[in-house]
Amino acid sequence: MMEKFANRIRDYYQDPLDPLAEQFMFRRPPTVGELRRPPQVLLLGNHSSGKSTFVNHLLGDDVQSTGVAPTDDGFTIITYGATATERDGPAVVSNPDLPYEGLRHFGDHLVSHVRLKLRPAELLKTVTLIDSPGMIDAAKAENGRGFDFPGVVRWFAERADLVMVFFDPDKPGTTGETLQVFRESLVGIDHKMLIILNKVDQFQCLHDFARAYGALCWNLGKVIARKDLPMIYNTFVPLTDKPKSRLPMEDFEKARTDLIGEIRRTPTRRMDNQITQIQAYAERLRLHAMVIDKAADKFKSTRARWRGLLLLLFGGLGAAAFGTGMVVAVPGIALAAVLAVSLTELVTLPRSKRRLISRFDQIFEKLHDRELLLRDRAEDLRMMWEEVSPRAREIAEKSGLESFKKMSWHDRELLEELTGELIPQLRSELYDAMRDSDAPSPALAEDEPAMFPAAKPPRPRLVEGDGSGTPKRKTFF
Ligand SMILES: Nc1nc2c(ncn2[C@@H]2O[C@H](COP(=O)(O)OP(=O)(O)O)[C@@H](O)[C@H]2O)c(=O)[nH]1
Ligand SMILES: [Mg+2]
Repeated sequence: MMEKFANRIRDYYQDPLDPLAEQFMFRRPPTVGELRRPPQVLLLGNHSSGKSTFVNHLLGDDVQSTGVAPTDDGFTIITYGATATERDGPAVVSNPDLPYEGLRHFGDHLVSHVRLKLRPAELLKTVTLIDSPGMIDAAKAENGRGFDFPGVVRWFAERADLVMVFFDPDKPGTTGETLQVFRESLVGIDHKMLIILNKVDQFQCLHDFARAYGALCWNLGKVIARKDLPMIYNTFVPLTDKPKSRLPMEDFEKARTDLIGEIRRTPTRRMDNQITQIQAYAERLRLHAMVIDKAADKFKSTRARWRGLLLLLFGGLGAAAFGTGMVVAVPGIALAAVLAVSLTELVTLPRSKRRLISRFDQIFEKLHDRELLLRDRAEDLRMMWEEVSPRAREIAEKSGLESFKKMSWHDRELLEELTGELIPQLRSELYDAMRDSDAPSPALAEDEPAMFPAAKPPRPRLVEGDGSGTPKRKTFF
């Protein structure tokens, strides 16, 4: 089922989005490789918050080593393989069949801290897990680690479909690096982020739990720029060697079931994210292309008018000179024509081009005057235009308005149809398909919050995008 949706998304990128992006020099759409990468879940959190224990619990196998001391200082990509094998960073980042070549750019030191583990676990057939080194107290992580930790986290987070951030009772969000990662690496991806207060079985009384939960909310409030706090999953992994808590654990157990449900839903979530991504891309491309196209059109007609006028003027003068027998005047007229044409090409037309580019905002307003009457839509449109307009101007200035081939009527219609009908329809088909297959839809998943929602469960909201710069767009995550 997912393959069918993935193919349609790929087809829309191939025609008309990719050719139009090329025609109007818009950023390129995601590559086929990027579109085909497996759904990924990134696990973040301070060291000893229980990430690796959670991975082992999920897979029912001791894949990762665990312990109170910082046992792991690297990123481990855990994916499906019929037999259990492992590969080192250099082999991982230089394999074109794996989507991790981009990590090379963070340097050899990071590469030596990447590992790939292949395991025959059922869950890994549909989801790849990425375990990360625990965050530490040093605010300037780069000094401590030898690579750009927030940058690498950002790289993985942008490509993940779910980012789980673990906290534990000892450090509910207070390490310097955690705060730095929230500020630098997780900005704009809160639509796919799950917050977990883990190891709650360590609490022996409600008072301790309330204090840790409160401290976590307090700390998150400082680094997550949104009005309501995200939902927090309060949970634990049952371990035989740990003392039992005196608190009732049922709700915490339910939160773990919910969390695992979210992880299992990653492939669907991924498809929903990809639909959001293509919709955002197509809408921005539409704004960019239509404004440039309109300005180029105006510029070309101004140029044609000037050229026509000069041709008429000097052609007429020349003809009159011949007609009246004043042939001696012809060289003078030709010289004046050359001067006038040069003046137009060198001064008048460039000025008209600059004026048109400086009036991009008005062109945008005029092109969308109907849509801008709708208040909700106007807000979205203006926000998107603000995002794409600097680049549109830069491109128009650099390559000149005359270089753009006119957008065909067919392409314009197709682009309108894609953003207005086809992509929204794809999303509703996805939800229908999920309903038919009895898998809870992402929208429905909101109705089953784990315990102690901090405020409201997440609502569809404006978010920023992932990877290919997917920007603010309404989504269910
Ligand atoms: N009580 C309790 N201990 C846990 C839980 N999860 C992990 N631990 C313990 O916490 C320590 C650190 O766990 P680990 O998974 O290595 O943390 P990581 O650094 O985040 O990967 C280990 O000793 C685990 O046994 C939990 O849910 N409850
Ligand atoms: Mg670990």
